[in-house]
Amino acid sequence: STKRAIPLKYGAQYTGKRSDEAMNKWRSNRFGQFIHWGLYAIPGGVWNGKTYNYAAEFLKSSAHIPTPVWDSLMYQFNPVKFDAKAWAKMAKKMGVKYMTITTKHHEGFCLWPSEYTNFTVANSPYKKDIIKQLVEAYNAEGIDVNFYYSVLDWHHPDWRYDIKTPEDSVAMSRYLTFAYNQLKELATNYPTVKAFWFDGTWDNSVKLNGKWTYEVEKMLKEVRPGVIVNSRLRADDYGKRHKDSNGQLMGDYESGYERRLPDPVTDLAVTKWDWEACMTIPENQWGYHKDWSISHVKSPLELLEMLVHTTSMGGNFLLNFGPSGEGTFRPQELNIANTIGAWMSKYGNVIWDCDYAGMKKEDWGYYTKKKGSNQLNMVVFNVPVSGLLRVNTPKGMILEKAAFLDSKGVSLKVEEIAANQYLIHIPVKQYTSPQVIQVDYREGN
Ligand code: FHN
Repeated sequence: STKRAIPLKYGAQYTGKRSDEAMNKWRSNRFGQFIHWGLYAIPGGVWNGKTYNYAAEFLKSSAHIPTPVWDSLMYQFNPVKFDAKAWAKMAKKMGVKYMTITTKHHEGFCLWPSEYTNFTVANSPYKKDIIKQLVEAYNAEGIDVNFYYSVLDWHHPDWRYDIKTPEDSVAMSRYLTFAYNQLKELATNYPTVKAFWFDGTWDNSVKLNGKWTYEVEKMLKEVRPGVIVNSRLRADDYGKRHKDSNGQLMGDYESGYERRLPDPVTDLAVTKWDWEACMTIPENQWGYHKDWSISHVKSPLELLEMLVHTTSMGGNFLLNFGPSGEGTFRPQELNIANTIGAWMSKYGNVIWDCDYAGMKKEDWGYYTKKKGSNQLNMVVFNVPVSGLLRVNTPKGMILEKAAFLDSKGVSLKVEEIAANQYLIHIPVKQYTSPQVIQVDYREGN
C-alpha cells in the first residue's frame, strides 16, 4: 500500500542529505559557538532592582516593560570593552569551527546598520557595525560565521502573532516584506556568511505564511549559493513545521534539539539526516543574566560529554555564550572555553569531521569515526573499576589493535572474549579527563 504524496507547493525543496562542498564543510565543523547579544545584555535580568529568573532575553516580557521603554535601551548600548578579535581568539582556542551570532533577537534590535529600520546599533552610542567586526575577526581565525535571525519581532509595529482580521493579514505581509529585505541585505552585505539560523517562527502568523518561508529559503540560496538554512525557518502549505506534510525535512538540517540531545540508544534515526543541537551553560539563559546562582551551571566536563555525544550521533553542537552589556564574557564562560579548548587541542580530531560509527552504545562513553577510515575513536568518560572496556562489534568487523591517542602508539591489550565481543584493557587508575582510544579494525569473518 503506497501512501499518495500530498501535493505541496511549499514543501521540502529537495530530499536527502546535501553533499556539496558547503554542506560537507558545515558538517565537518561539528562544534560551534552560539552568541546571544542584544539590548537584554544591559539589564541582565534585573529591572528596577528586581531580579527576574526567567531567561534574560525575555526580560521585556517577564517584567512587562512597554516597548518604547525597552527600546530606549538602545541609547545605553555602548559595549566599550567589546573586542571582536579577542572573542575570535577565544573561540579559536576553544576549538570551534563556526560561530552563530544573533543579528536580531525577539526584541528587534539589529546588531548591523540595516537600511530598513532605525532600531540598530548605528543609532546607539556605540555606532559601529558589530556584525561586520565579528565576521572579519572570526573569518580571520578560520572560523565560519552564521547568522541567527528572529522572525518574531517585539519592536516592529506590523508583527502579528496570529492573523484574525484582514488588517492583520495586511500588516503581517508588510512585516514579512521587511524581514525578507533584511535577510537579503544580510546575505548581500556579508558575503562570507555560511548559514542562516532562523528562530521565532512558531506563531500562527508564520505558520499561515509557509509560502514566505519557502521563498526566503530560495532567495538566500540564490543570493548566496551554498548557504545553509535550518529547519526552523520552514512551514509548508498546511503550516507543518520542520518536516513537511509528506514527512520530508525542510531546510538543510534539523534544528529542533534545544537544551536536550537525542538518546544514543533509542533515537538513532537522527543519524540519517543532518542536525544540530544548541545548548546553554546555565539552565534556560541565552542572553546575559547577572545572576547565575539561580540555576545549575554546567561544568566543562558535562558540556564536553554533550559535544562528544552529539558527534557520536552525527550532529553539530552549538554552545551558547551571553556576553555582558560591556562586551565581556563572564569567568565561568572563560573557564569553559579554556577547559574544553585544552581537551580539543589534544583530541579535536575525534570531533571535527567525525560521524556516527554505527556501533552499539557502551556504558564507558561514545564512539566517533572519521568517514572512510578503518579506525574507531573511543571517548571514555566512565572508566570501569576493572579497567576493562567492552566493545561489541557488528558482524564482519575484527579489531586489530588499540592505543591511547596520546601514547604514541603503545598498544593496549585487545582481548577477544566471544564472537564480536572484545575487552580492551586499560591501566586501572584515576583519570582526570576523558581519554581517547583509537582502535584499528579490518573487515572479515
Ligand atoms: O526564545 C528563544 C531563545 O531566546 C533562544 O534564542 C533559543 C535558541 O534556540 N530559541 C528560542 C526558544 O526556542
